Amino acid sequence: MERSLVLIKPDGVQRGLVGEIIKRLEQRGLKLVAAKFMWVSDQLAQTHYAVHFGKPFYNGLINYICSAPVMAMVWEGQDAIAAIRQTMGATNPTVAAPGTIRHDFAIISSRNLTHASDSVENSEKEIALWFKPEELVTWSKIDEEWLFKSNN
Ligand code: 3AN
Repeated sequence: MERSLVLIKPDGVQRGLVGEIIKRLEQRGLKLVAAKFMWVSDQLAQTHYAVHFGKPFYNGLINYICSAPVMAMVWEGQDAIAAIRQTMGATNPTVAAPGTIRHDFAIISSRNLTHASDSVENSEKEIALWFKPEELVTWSKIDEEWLFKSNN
């Protein structure tokens, strides 16, 4: 099973979309394994977005992620990284497919509501950055067999 860091960024929290975004991940069949509602420190923001350092939108991105609380979560499932990014939609909401969160609730890239890990390697780094190991909850969900069990 893969895991992904998911952030509901300040615009998602301020616009009252926490429940809607969690609902979409739950109904996709993903399992919540960690969650915390928190302010993001400047240091955490800079480490998380280090790959974007020097880009024209970098300073604005750091200010934005620190401007109000975020909902930080870890979600788990088979092919969770691809599935979650599909549910989020493309970075630019006007390119995101209809039915995705970014299409349905956003218009511009700098207010695109969510973050989701883009690879297994990055998910491991991001989860370690945002969560202590003891904050990750190991549990079984009753529908896992119906979601993921192979017929073979
Ligand atoms: P994604 O979140 O879809 O993986 P990244 O990692 O390329 O996209 O970008 C990280 C974040 O940086 C985006 N979620 C968005 O908030 C911001 N961002 C990316 N591209 C732009 C852009 N062209 N203009 C403004 N903000 C951007």
